[in-house]
Amino acid sequence: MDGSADALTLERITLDQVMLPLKAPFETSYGRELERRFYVVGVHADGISGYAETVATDEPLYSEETNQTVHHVIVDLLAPRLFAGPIVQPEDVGRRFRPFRGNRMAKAALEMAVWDWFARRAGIPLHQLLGGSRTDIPVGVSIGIQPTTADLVALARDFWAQGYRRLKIKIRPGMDIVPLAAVREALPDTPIMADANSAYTLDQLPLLKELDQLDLMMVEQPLAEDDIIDHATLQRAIQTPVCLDESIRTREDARKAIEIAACRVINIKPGRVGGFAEARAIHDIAAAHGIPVWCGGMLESGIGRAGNLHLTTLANFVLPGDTSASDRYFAEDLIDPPFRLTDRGTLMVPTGPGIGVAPDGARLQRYRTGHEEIQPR
Ligand code: OSB
Ligand code: MG
Repeated sequence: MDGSADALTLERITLDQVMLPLKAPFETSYGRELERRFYVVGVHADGISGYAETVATDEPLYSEETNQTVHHVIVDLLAPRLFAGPIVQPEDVGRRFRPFRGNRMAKAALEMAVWDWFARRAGIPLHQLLGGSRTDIPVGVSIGIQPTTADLVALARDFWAQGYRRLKIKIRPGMDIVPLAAVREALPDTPIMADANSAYTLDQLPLLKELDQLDLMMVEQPLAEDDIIDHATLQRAIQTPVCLDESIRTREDARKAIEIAACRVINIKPGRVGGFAEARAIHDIAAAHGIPVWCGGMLESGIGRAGNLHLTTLANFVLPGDTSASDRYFAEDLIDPPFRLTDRGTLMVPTGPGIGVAPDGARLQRYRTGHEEIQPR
């Protein structure tokens, strides 16, 4: 089939810089976030606009990327490549960006906006283009490090009462076994897991072995963000399944981690891995090896949340992820209506064309801190 007549010949890219205040500070082992700063990326052609959002932060604490590097890479390097010729299918975007190393968050935002454009142009929900079929996604919630164990237990009880299907608790050295044990005691039958964001080393193996007493679903990214070897050593030494987040940046990372048994679960974030095509490839490799996956998050607004939900419709997303409702982080989302938790502890996958949501004009105005248009040169 010659798809060139149906190809996307990009006319314009927009970058809306946004600052959304968080309802409460979100603390991880690497820092504390009070607000979310990101770009809403729009790709425009033939009267159709596709949208996605960036997931970098101002400082390179989760990965090397920052809002400034993402801006530079999109404007100076990736946009010219996208304008360079017609895009026949969304998978072309990753191939076109491949000569550039890393910078996956920058690549992902453009790639995901292109997927949205193609699905909207076809008049079908994005998940159909991705090949997923679920419509109702069971979700969990990620709980940041709290000032006291009592605060954590109160919050955990509250989220569990709201109907979330599993609780993820952020840990760091000194705030690990005791708070986790308190939540386990308060909620004996609740699926609980921990996320360390690379805060430990194998020197702390005795402590990490204590996690096995807490009946956790898994421990996420306990060791270095660029490691799989030590994670394999750790997985051999503990019963609790190890889940990798930061360490899995590509399908090749996933293949190697699975090959050496560095993890038994993978957290997939499209923003971390360069977009939906790579996320789907990681999903497929994990599925082929019997490794369950779930969809993580980066405190996204409704734009990113919608994309994550569409991705989660793929069959091997068998564990509840971090795509909580809009009101978990924001008093007001960029989309209207926001995502709400159903009484089944799920979020509904939007049914409209593309990601099925778009930035609300008035809300974008309210939270916008900058606007840029990029045109072909
Ligand atoms: O490690 O999964 C993580 C948030 C920001 C950066 C990294 C992580 C997280 C979360 C929350 O755990 C995910 C979410 O609710 O969007
Ligand atoms: Mg994580």
